Amino acid sequence: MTTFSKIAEYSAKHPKPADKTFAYGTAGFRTLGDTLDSTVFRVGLLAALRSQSKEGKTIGVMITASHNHERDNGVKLVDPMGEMLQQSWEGYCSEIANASDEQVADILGSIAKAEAVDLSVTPRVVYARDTRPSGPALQAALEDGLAALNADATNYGIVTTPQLHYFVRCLNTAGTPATYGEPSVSGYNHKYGQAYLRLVNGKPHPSPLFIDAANGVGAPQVRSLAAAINSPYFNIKVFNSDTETLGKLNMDCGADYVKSNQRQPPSMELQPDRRYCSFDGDADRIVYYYADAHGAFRLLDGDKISTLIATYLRDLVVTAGIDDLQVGVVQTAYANGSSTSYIKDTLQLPTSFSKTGVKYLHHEAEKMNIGVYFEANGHGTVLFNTGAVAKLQQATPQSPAQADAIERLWALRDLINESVGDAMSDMLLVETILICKGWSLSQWDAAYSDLPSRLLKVVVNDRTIFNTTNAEQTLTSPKGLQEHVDVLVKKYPKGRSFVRPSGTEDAVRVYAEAATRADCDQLAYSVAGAVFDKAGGRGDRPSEFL
Ligand code: G16
Repeated sequence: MTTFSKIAEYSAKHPKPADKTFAYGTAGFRTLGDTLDSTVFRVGLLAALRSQSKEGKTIGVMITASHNHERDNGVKLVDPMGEMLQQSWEGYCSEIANASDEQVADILGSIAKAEAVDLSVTPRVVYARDTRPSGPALQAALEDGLAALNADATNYGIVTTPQLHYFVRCLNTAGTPATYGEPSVSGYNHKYGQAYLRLVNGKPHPSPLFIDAANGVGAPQVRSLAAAINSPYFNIKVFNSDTETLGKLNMDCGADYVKSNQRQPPSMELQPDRRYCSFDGDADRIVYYYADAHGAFRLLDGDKISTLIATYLRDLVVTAGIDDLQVGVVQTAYANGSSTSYIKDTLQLPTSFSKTGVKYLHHEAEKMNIGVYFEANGHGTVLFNTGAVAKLQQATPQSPAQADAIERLWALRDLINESVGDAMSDMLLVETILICKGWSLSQWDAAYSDLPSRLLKVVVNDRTIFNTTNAEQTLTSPKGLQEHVDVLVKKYPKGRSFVRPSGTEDAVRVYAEAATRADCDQLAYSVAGAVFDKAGGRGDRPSEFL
């Protein structure tokens, strides 16, 4: 029986900073690491309660700030199937994080009551962290929260965010028909490595893949994956793998740097005919890139990855002869307009749009038989819903080609981390498709041409004054700003731009695309300038191209 009697004593060791307000945002709590002690302690309490509310199923807690600067940190909860925390509990997270120290036990009690939680159930929680310097102290705070509620807690150490999601799903499906794998790093490597080899065996070996690991946890973990695969089919060279030196995590490297700056990390020399990819700091995002025949940088982002995967899956479904198995694609407003046209007009696949945040895309993708969801930033995965699984089970092959396609669809499902976007599993999936098609990165890139796009950040006094509608593509406040953006957009052929507050960084994001690079950059910087002028910009006015 859980009692709340120890909470006051533990809570006193983790006082809430009086001047701070915390919000469970796009990817959990995320802010300066040295302000998060009380929040992480309280997340420990809530994780235990969440487990009890799920009849003792294992809940995950990941301490990471992913793509953010090293000084930031964050924490998020993982639900029993390895998916993001159910949205109705996000409010509880923010409520308990902002309670006064004395109120914590009472608020936890009221949540337990509202959710009719059976406090006699033993809470089970697993947790992990990335390589950030603030990680160990925050982990200790979490452990206090778990101890205060006598949770059965297991520390998975330093692993990637998607690995923790995978462990949670494995633990909760063990011994059931939905069993997912062994809940360990070696189990992860075995599951994905074996599925990969099943799919590529007998095909020509690929050229080496140069991986920028953002100086984060992806570096040791991808090396461990390569050691487990131990095959010329996975020949990698890892760069930006320094997880020890302070200040290096995500600094001028990683998927976010490459996508935002549309260039390779300065630490990597781009050579023609080489293949490159970048992870972010906790290895849940991936983008590919290469140098074209003129030596120019070419990016293959989340949109290119999702169209590659969707095309391959669609073709397999057709070959398998399963008529009513629909492949669909979920995107956000950041998706390049060319990718959306390509999916609709050339691939003729259904698309749907959601707000930014993989948790939103995931739910949209669940509505499709096979839902491919990716954010342009390289964060995404593929889901096979129960309808798709049933159709695959019922499929009766009429030819060896059909049998092979069905077998490949099953193997692909084993290769995909369905719990969450995962750089390493996504990388193996992309490698599989390229090997099977015999494609170089430029052949992949040739499917369609991106419209020039640019993503900028504007720091403002108060980003909470920015509110949006229409899948975050239209501002409802500050007053008059959207009208101003509309006027600017109209000046540029194929122009599109939107403004939204970040849910992970203290900034407002500005996205723009247009028919030419010059137009796109002018549009992006004019909109960013308008945001800066009309909504309390701080620091330097964005002005690189004006
Ligand atoms: C997180 C989310 C992503 C989102 C990104 C940026 O990524 O998981 O879905 O696209 O933040 O969000 P925002 O624009 O609201 O700051 P990550 O890789 O940092 O966990």
